[in-house]
This record gives sequence, structure tokens and C-alpha cells, in this order.
Amino acid sequence: MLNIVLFGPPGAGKGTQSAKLIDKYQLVHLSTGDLLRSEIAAGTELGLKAKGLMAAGMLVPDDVVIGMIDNKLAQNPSSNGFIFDGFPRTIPQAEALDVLLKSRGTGISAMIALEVEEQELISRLLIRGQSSGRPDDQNETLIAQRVTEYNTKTRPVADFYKAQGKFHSVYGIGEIEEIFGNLCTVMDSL
Ligand code: B4P
Repeated sequence: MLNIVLFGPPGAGKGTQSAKLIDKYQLVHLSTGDLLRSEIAAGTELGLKAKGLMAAGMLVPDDVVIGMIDNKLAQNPSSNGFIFDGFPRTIPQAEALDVLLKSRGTGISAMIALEVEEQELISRLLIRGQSSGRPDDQNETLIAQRVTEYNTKTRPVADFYKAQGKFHSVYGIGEIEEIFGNLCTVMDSL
């Protein structure tokens, strides 16, 4: 199995590039952001818990997202592998993912990080906010809060995979196709 963690700050292009990677490599896309937004749209108890936190640019509790990922792994027992998009976002999530995959006889093949400077992230998300209707894309203060959450809680997750010798990085500014090509070069080397 090819199990990839696609990593990067909010707006780095994880969702954009995941869509292309799952097509080319026939992998299952697991985006915790998308899963949480569907829970909110369905008005579930979990969605109600997540809604306020997401709108405020905060991470939702680890046990909530770990439970969602566990369910999705169980629903796709015979896939070629997974692209984890926006997960793990904390060290406890990374540790839990290792346990979940190990119990299924597999593991993470690589983390690929998209590197994008903060000013570019803010401008991308403000542009997306004009059409997405996402409450967390609406103003610079909220977006900056998400970047702060990323810098304090999520950035250290890269070290977790560096310690396992699984970390790769790709520059995330430029044409989407060019960035995709560079991601594929890493994927094909695994
Ligand atoms: P996510 O849904 O993961 O949101 P994101 O990080 O903002 O999106 P992404 O990074 O995928 O967007 P993309 O770059 O593709 O999370 C939202 C919230 O959910 C979090 O803040 C948190 O509250 C919660 N959450 C999710 N997972 C969690 C977890 N594991 N633990 C706890 N909480 C969790 O796109 C950005 C924009 O850039 C798009 O408009 C795109 O068109 C554009 N773009 C992409 N590539 C470009 C390029 N090369 N050039 C120009 N523009 C580009």
C-alpha cells in the first residue's frame, strides 16, 4: 500500500493536489477538513461540536478526528492506499495514525510537505473565501489564527516523520501542474 501524508499550512494546496494525486495513483482521499464539513452540513452532534472551533480557526479535538479516520479506514479495506490530507495535524494524531495502520498490517510510506510562504497563504484563502462561503476563509485575522495553530501544533508533526526518515518537501508556489509534477517525482521515487 502507498499511504501518503500530504502536509502543509492552510491554503498550501493540499486539497488541490490531493484531487490530482488520487486520480493518478488510484488512492483513497481522506481529508479531515472535508469530513468535518460534511458532518456540519448533516447537522450531526459531531458537526455541532466542530462548527464553532473551525469557524474560529482552531483545531478540533484529536479524539474526534482520529475516530473519523478509523471509520474511513474500516470502510476501505481493499484500497491501494490513502492520501491523508490535513491529517495528522498534531503529534497525538500522528501517533494514533501509526497505531491504526499497524493494526491493519501497513504504515505511512511518506510525508510530502508543500512549502508556501505566509503572505501567499493569506491571499489564496481570502480569494477562496469570496466564493467558498467557508466561515474560516472570511478575514485575515481568522486566517492568521489558523496559521498560528499550524505553527504551534501542526508544524512539529514534520519532525515526527523526519525522525522516521519519511519526510520529503516540495515548493508549493507556482503553476498547479508544475507543483503536481514535482509531487509525482517524489511519489514515483517511493
Ligand atoms: P482543511 O479543510 O484541511 O483546510 P485548509 O488547510 O484550509 O485547506 P487546504 O490547504 O486543503 O486548501 P488548498 O490548499 O487546497 O481544514 C479546515 C479546518 O478543519 C481546520 O482549520 C480545523 O479547524 C479543522 N481540521 C481539519 N483537519 C483537522 C485535524 N486533523 N485536526 C484538527 N482539526 C482539523 O486550497 C487553498 C486555495 O489555494 C484554493 O482556493 C486553491 O484554489 C488555491 N491554490 C491551490 N494551489 C494553488 C497554486 N499553486 N497557486 C495559486 N492558488 C492555489
